[in-house]
Amino acid sequence: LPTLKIEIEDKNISIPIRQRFQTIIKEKKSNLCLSADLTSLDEIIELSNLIGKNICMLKIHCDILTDFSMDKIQELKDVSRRLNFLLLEDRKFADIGNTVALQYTKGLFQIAEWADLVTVHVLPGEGIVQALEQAAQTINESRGCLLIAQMSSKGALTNNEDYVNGVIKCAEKYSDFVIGFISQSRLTTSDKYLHCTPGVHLTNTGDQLGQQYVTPRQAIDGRGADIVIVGRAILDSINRVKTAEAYQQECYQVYEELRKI
Ligand code: UP6
Repeated sequence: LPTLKIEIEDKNISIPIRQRFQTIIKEKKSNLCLSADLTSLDEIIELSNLIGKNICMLKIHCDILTDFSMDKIQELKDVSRRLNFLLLEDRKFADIGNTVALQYTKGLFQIAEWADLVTVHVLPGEGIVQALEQAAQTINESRGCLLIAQMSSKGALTNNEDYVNGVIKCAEKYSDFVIGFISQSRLTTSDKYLHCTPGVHLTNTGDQLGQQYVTPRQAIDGRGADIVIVGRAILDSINRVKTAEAYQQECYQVYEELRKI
């Protein structure tokens, strides 16, 4: 049905990304983001076909893929449109404006072409966000970013009040493009910003390299998460689909209970 496909695509293009994200969460009853930290894009595509219905967002690191191609990433994008989840490239941009604009739009990955959202450190100052927003305006679809306010890893230098306040100020200044935070606590009372929290696992408390985990309930209740980002808890499980379903249910149930949505 070619006409129907075009209509769906047009609808996605015209809806601002913030609104699309909020609609997806409510319609699918999912605030689960799968962190698909796999090195094969073929495997990610296969997995997203199975788990796509359970998630509101799929997060990848394109620079760990051994089989990246624009054709394959287009295939993943098609799955994301069909099963209605957003694609987040966890690029963690952290350079001067001019460089990040190039990293975002050029090179092998051409991230801006396919990633609905990207992650950004505000360490270099607000020019980084200004540059990405400007670069995103050359794309014919709504784009946005998540600012990294706090990290889950042990000893993170981001966990300092002045730093976090600077990040919040930057979000407010660029609030069309910044739709949320990567955070470990609730940073603002405004529901304009989606708080996305990684470092979540139901059974483990951390790994050998500084990652620290809390449970979905602790992430949503104690840490104010809207979106729960889960990687190895699902990827390393015996049945990824069943585990994703369990995390989706647990995360959304706690979210509904606490946020009364
Ligand atoms: N991530 C964190 N902590 C942060 C920011 N990002 O863990 O503060 C990312 C990692 C990884 C995922 O880069 O892709 O979230 C967490 O994976 P895990 O659930 O397997 O530990």
